[in-house]
Amino acid sequence: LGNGASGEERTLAMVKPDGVSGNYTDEIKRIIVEASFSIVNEMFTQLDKETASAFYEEHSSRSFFPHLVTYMTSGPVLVMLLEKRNAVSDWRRLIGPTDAGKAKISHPHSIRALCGKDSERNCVHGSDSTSSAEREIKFFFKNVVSGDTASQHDEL
Ligand code: RTP
Ligand code: MG
Repeated sequence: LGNGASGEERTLAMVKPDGVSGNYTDEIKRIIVEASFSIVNEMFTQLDKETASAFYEEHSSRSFFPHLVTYMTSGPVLVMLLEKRNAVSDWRRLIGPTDAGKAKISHPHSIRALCGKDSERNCVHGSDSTSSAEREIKFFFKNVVSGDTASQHDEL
């Protein structure tokens, strides 16, 4: 799942609820295509508490976790499976640092500088490693290899 044919790599990207409600989806997709990523699959979905908690399980003991779950369930998200060479690190570089307030200063051309607000509302997600990417792609999509795609969670 992590690697497609011809040495390309896959990663999971998401436009978070603030990005969708702020109408940044089209601009973010334009940036993605301009940066030579292929959008292999995409899905609009509304995360419920259980799904958002499971997705961010690694942060479950952090003090910000309940707030993060509330944020991620506050509206629909756009989940995308992206593919290109070095997709994981290239997508992380494109979105910029976690704290969107800092991103506006240190990485003004990043996506989080464009549409994020602060250390929580940072408008986009990106897998942080190839192993995370593999887990997260399986979390949202199945049968991605054949192109016969289906979502594991209910679509809107
Ligand atoms: P993401 O997983 O969403 O791509 O973000 P990230 O790797 O840059 O940051 P991570 O440490 O994985 O944190 C996940 C998300 O939790 C929220 N957060 N809030 N209030 C806070 O201090 C705080 N810290 C993190 C953010 O929405 C962050 O993207
Ligand atoms: Mg993360």
